[in-house]
Amino acid sequence: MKNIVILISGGGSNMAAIVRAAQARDWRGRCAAQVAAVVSNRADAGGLDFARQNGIATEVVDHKRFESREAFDAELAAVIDRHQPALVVLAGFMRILTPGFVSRYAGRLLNIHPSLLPAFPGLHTHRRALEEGCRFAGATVHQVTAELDHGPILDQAVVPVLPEDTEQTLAARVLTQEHQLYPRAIEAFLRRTGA
Ligand code: NHR
Ligand code: GAR
Repeated sequence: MKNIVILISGGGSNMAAIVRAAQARDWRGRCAAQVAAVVSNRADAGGLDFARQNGIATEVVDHKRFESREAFDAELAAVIDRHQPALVVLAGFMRILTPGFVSRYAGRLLNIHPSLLPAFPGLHTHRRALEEGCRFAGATVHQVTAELDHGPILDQAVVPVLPEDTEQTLAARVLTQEHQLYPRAIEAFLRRTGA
């Protein structure tokens, strides 16, 4: 069985969408894959409750306990590796990862970013898209490399920007699409790579 480990920092709605898709589409039977663990850098991440309620192992590695990014990433990797992942999935995970961490999981580390990359890497994507007068926004699933939000693109979803949009209404429209996009991209990646 190929284990998927999901990293979150907050609400975890993308993680929940992946867990539900794995159940509904029988990833165990059809991709020999399962969500083995959910790891958060915040103990109060709402997504941890959903994971526990669904019988998925949860772990917390609080970045504030570590003196450096390297030390945090070393502990994060040790915790992840207990679950022997074939794939590590960032889903609203908010800590930039060191080159050492990224190379450890090279080729099996994915992220969803709430913009149409290569536009708007980094934070506050929806605010920036509105400021620039974009007519379309969206989300991108990409492989994670050492350079932030620049890894190879796997799939994207597009939404219109409406005249009355605020950061919140645009974020909500994009997030709804993310919930369709991310499970689909992961399933395709599992099939394509045999990860
Ligand atoms: N790490 C690497 N090396 N490469 C990527 O492509 C990564 C990554 C870690 C996270 C997600 C990313 C996003 O989708 C991601 C991609 C956090 C920040 C950030 O600035 C930026 C981009 C992303 C995630 N984080 C601050 C930091 O100092 C903390 C911000 C906070 O805690 O709110 O790490 O957007
Ligand atoms: C999602 O929109 C995701 O793309 C974005 O945060 C939200 C997390 O929602 N990720 C980032 O901004 C990464 N820097 P969720 O916790 O409900 O999945």
